[in-house]
Amino acid sequence: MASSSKNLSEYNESNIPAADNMNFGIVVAEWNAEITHALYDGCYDTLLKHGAKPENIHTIQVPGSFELPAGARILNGQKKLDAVICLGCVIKGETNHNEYINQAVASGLTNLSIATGKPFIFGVLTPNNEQQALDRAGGKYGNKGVEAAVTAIRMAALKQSTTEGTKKIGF
Ligand code: RBF
Repeated sequence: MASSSKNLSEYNESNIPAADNMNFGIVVAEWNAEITHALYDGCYDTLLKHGAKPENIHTIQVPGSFELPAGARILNGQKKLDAVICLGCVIKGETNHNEYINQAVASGLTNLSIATGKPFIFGVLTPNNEQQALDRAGGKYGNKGVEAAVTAIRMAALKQSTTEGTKKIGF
């Protein structure tokens, strides 16, 4: 498993595009708030570190991870955003609820990305227990909120670069 040998939140900061002209939405699930708020802190700080302005980062909370795609769509309809980051934590229990929630969130965010041509970032932990979640929310395997922010910046920059290319054609 990759994360057993590497802290994936360690990345080369010089390779990340500047985010000073970008607008972000962050949608945070309230379930397992100790985890999701730690993901949020890592995500928010990383956006700032790469130049995003606090007034250009718009955050909302939704009850649970299942509500992340709907919350992301609502936020995207209210604000002009370059990327929307969705943060949640679905811990496996005795039943299969986690599989239904995780699949729904993954499909929902994929559909939003395809339909809008805009990055909707999957920042949802899917651990077997709370310790695995803590390990990935600022613990020994880094903070997946940091990685979600980096992915959002990279995808927003990709979108901006291709959009600029389209404009030059002059239609
Ligand atoms: N939401 C989460 O974000 N993380 C969870 O671990 C989680 N566990 C749930 C377990 C069960 C049995 C149910 C019914 C819901 C759970 N939810 C969880 C809430 C879910 O994402 C959603 O908010 C509710 O199902 C309402 O649509």
